[in-house]
Amino acid sequence: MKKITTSRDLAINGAEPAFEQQLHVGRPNMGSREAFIHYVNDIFDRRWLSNNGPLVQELESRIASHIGVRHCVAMSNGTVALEIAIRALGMAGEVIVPSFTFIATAHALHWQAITPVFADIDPVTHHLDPAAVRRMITPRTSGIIGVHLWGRGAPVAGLQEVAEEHGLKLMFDAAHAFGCSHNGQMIGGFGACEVLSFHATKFFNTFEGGAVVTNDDELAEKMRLMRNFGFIGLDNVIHPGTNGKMTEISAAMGLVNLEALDSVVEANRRNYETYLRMLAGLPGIRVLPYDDRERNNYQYVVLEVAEACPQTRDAIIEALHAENVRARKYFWPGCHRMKPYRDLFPHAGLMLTNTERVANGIVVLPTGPTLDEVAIGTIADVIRVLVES
Ligand code: T4K
Repeated sequence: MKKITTSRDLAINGAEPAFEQQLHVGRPNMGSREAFIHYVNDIFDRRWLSNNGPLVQELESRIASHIGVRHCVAMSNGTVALEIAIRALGMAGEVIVPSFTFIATAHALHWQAITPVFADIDPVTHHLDPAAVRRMITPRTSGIIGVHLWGRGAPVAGLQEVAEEHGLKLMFDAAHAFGCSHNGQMIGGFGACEVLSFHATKFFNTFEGGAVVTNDDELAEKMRLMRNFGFIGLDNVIHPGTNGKMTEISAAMGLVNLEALDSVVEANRRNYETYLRMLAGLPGIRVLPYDDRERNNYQYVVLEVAEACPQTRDAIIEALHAENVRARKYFWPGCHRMKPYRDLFPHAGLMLTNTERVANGIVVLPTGPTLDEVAIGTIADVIRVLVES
């Protein structure tokens, strides 16, 4: 077996290695520097920096055609995109969401005085369980937000059925799922609309950014108004709104990164397969699988640590951090255990047993084009040595 050398290689006299030398979950995927600088020069020449500029429009049309939807409405980030979509759909009262997601899914509701009601997940897929959603419906429920966690498709048909049965709005948080498909159809076209995040740590980034994609002409028009204070023309405001606009510099980054998508998927897929191979056979440890019949971006390498594993999830995280591998516990402990929601629902855990079990056993590992087989070998060795010790 290979010797574990990460800290010894990187630390100088015991000092922590430079940030760039550590292995992080979330290192940005970046396209051509030269192409980006070219766009920046154009932006300087035009002196058009924001407010639906030409690069934003180009990015929107390229994303819409990449996914195969009628509309892409670019926004300043995924959270604002969620807030605008929720408001444009007229959600109110209570909305059912998973607790096993990034906090923004819940905050986007709470921020607008809508109560996020957490339903439990399927422990195998990590997605909202439609039967659990059904159990949480009350007379105040107005909608459901499914999350395509890790870029793997949520149970769209099951959630659609519940929504139709109860007259609820259905939308998806597709922050992880740009470039992914579900049952052979690109994610982005499901529900009333879907929300993408283009944050620096995502498969595809625009520094900060996001978008709502939809096939609904009226909804898209409403969201375009809402992201620009409700302005139509120079002096006329016809709708309540906010500032959700994407800048030209962000769009430039997006256009550059679109060109690099295939190479990022290739690197992520290679890394995922290397992890599968190198972590095979460890007791109680499983790399969450991607369905190869679908289009995947392979952006998250998710390790599940079951009770059968001789080491705890926290011990594995600790060992990795000690070797300067910044693995993460996404999305521990679940939104319902974060203060704003714990205050609202102190006993939510009783209904969220799968969520709690899954959240307590997850380790997300670094991936992306900056990682090579040697680095993955070192990460795998840290885990193997600990688990087999
Ligand atoms: N819905 C879901 C399901 C989401 O996952 C998210 C965002 C949203 C909605 C909301 O979308 P946005 O409003 O963010 O567009 C990160 C991101 O901030 C967040 O965007 C993302 N989900 C979440 C999963 O991860 P943190 O708090 O873990 O980020 P942070 O600062 O710890 O960064 C992670 C690692 O990435 C660091 O170890 C270092 C590395 N990194 C990060 C940045 C920003 C870099 O190397 N370079 C960088 O520029 O939340």
